[in-house]
Amino acid sequence: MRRLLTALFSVIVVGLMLAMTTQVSAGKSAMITVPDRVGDVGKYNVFIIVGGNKAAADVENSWGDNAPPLDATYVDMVSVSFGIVRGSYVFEMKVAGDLPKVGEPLPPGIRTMGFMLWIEDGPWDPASDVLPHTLYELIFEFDGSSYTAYMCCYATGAMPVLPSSCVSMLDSRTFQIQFTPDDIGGLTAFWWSAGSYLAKEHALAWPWITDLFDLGAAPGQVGTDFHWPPP
Ligand SMILES: [Ca+2]
Repeated sequence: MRRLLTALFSVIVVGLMLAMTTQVSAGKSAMITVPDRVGDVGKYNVFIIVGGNKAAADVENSWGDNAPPLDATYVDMVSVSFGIVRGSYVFEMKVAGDLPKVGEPLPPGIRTMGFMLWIEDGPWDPASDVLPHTLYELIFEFDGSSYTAYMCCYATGAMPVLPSSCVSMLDSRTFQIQFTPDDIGGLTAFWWSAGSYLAKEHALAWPWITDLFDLGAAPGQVGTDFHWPPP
């Protein structure tokens, strides 16, 4: 049995190593990809165990009867890639369902949906009361009529919209956003994590976090976060 478990563990480790690929080209380009389980929208919201309060069973009580349905598969993260390519940071996400098109209705009670990239000064352990400081938050939001990418600076409260040229829809379930080090105050080393949300208003007001990184998803992960550059 021990030998079988060891072999199985080896397969898992190799699988994780393959899943989290690091590609370094001749320049300073490097990307890492973090896999995320499918079918976990709203089911494993680690926000509910902040401070070790694992007794909390409801994903978000304040939503009450207006809780959005859990079949919005376009907020189910499948994989997230992050890195730097030719001097620009790249944030890419693949989701389980087709991203809503302009004019397509969102779930009842929902005004916006979207995705977030957190840039922080430390990793976050959901079972700890200690929270890192979010330095910047990239929000990619759909309000039914358009997709918009914002870069929120927590120090100043500024929320500049990134040029539309920074956003690429690679296919119906994959988007990519590029931004420069200048967009995040010249930061070259930080911790990062990603998630998705449905919101009554927008990402910074009444968001319902629908998916976050699986804990232990890939090598190098500390809590929910990864360090950039990778160790
Ligand atoms: Ca997922």
